[in-house]
Amino acid sequence: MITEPTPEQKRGYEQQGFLVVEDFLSPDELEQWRTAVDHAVAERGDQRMSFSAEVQPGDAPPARDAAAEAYYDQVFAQRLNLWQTDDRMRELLLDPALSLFAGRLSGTEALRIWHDQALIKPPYGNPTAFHLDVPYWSFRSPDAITIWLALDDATLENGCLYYVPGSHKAAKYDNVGIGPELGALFRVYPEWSEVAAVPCPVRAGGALLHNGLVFHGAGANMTPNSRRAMTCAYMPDGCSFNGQANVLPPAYLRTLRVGDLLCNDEQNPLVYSRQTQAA
Ligand SMILES: O=C(O)CCC(=O)C(=O)O
Ligand SMILES: [Fe+2]
Repeated sequence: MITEPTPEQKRGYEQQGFLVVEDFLSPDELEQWRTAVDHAVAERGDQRMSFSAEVQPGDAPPARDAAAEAYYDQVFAQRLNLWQTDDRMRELLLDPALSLFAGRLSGTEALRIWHDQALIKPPYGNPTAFHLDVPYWSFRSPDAITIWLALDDATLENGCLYYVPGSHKAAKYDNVGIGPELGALFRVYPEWSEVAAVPCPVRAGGALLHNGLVFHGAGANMTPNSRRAMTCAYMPDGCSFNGQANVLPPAYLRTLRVGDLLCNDEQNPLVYSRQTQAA
């Protein structure tokens, strides 16, 4: 595993908001990640979150839009926080070596896991509409960072990611959902609609790193095979709750008030600290 970004990679990430790192994992590590992710995803079945929905007496039934859900299911099979439900995934995600590269690249003091997710674009799957990540989450920060590990070669044909370079510096935390309109985000940010997104194919075992505010999307999968990826999104330590539930389980959510620090080590383990990082 690569743990140390070069000065040039740091400069590129700061300016563009994303970075491609080929051969981030060794061939052995790639095999371990593939096995662990396949196993954890199979165990999870149809459940996206790490907890099953908990309905309180008097709660309104959740609003459902069956057509939108059917479309989204064909963007990717999304299984969140596998580290919370699978021992091997827990070992892989909590390994301090994994977060060293992201911590050093982001320049933050310390990082907590916000959530991991397997993102498996199915054969002939829909494209991933352009979006930002942080507006979905329960905190605001300009320094959140995600590592996206390619478990299969991600190519122009099967739905590799595209990033709009520099857009992380312009983001206003407004967002649109990941729906069928690929470019809906550019109605919110019309001044960015003529900046070409950069396609980022990467071989299996490679990694993409991106700032949580950079505009990004992915192409359709035009092949008969799945495009598997495993990602981990990191929240800088010291962020506070903004009122959005996102992936927080109901029991924890009920204890939170807007403005509270998100520092629960059970939910958001501290995995990187500039002070104590391993050599
Ligand atoms: O894998 C994809 O298609 C989208 C990935 C993404 O949006 C993310 O990792 O934040
Ligand atoms: Fe994203």
